[in-house]
Amino acid sequence: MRWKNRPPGSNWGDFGPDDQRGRMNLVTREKVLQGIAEVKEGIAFCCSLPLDYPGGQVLNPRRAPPRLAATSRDGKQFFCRPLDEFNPSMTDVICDDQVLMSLQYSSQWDSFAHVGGRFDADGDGRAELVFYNGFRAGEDVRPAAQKESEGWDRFEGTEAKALGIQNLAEHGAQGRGVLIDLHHHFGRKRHAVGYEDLVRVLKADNVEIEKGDMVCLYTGFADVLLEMKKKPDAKLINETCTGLDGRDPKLLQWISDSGLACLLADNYAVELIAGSLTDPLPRKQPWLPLHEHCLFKNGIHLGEMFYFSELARWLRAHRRNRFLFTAPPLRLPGAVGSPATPIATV
Ligand code: UVW
Repeated sequence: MRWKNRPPGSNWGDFGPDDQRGRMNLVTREKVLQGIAEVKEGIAFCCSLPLDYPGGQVLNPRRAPPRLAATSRDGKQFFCRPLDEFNPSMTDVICDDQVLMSLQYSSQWDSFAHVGGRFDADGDGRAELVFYNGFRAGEDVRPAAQKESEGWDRFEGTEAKALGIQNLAEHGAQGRGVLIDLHHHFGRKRHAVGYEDLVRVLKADNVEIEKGDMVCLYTGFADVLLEMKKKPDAKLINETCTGLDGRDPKLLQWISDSGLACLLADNYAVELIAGSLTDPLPRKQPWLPLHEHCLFKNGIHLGEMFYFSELARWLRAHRRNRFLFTAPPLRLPGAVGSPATPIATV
């Protein structure tokens, strides 16, 4: 065992001492079949933003938009390159590209290596930096060895040796999706949705969440981003749309009890983030309590800035809320997050 104490309200060890899949373990063959049983019309919805949205670095200053470039050979770009340059009998023309992007820039999954906590897992009286199931910062989730470079490669070489996003890809991120339409009830009002709000919405819309469901929240935030056409207004994005209230203990308990397998939203962080990184807090506590509850304590992947608008409209028009959801991240070993291009099929 890599821990003696587990954090209060956590499920560490429940899926095995070395588990790295968390509540996705509840997405069983039966859950995939339940998802497939929701396919009645053969209509597929793209649930990703264009991956060059939100635009700029206003939403998160450390995450840069994608930069596309050509690969090269012999000092020349391999883009619209006719192969007769190499061999006069060849008729092909080839384009090859590469991208530099923050993996959590746009529609994206968080792995359990994204947010850990300072917690005394080994019971020696001193809190250490740990992640889900007691995996350690520095050993299992490794920062880069610093280099002299001033370029982006200065911190090249990070590695989530445990808990990387490939674990979600390897499980197969497919199952029964259930949409909760917060936008219908709150519009674009900035509001932290707590347990009482959520129960009211579920009841009003006849939504039932069952063990192993992939739960998606539609808030309208992705629509706001699209309307800003890659020039996000800092004031507006901090004043619009709903997110979950990570400081409501009843809501966190509901997440634990519901058995949901993963939690996704079309907003920035699933939860509504109160204040900035440097704002004082009244006592030692997590800045992102829902991230702590889901990623660190309970092995629940979070999906952020997905795009559910058209799906939500269609589901409401057809009095449905369930669908087959297929949302694999990149199978990129050691990565902490991943862009996603998910599909909902109804
Ligand atoms: C943050 O750091 C705010 O992370 P996320 O994108 O998961 O909300």
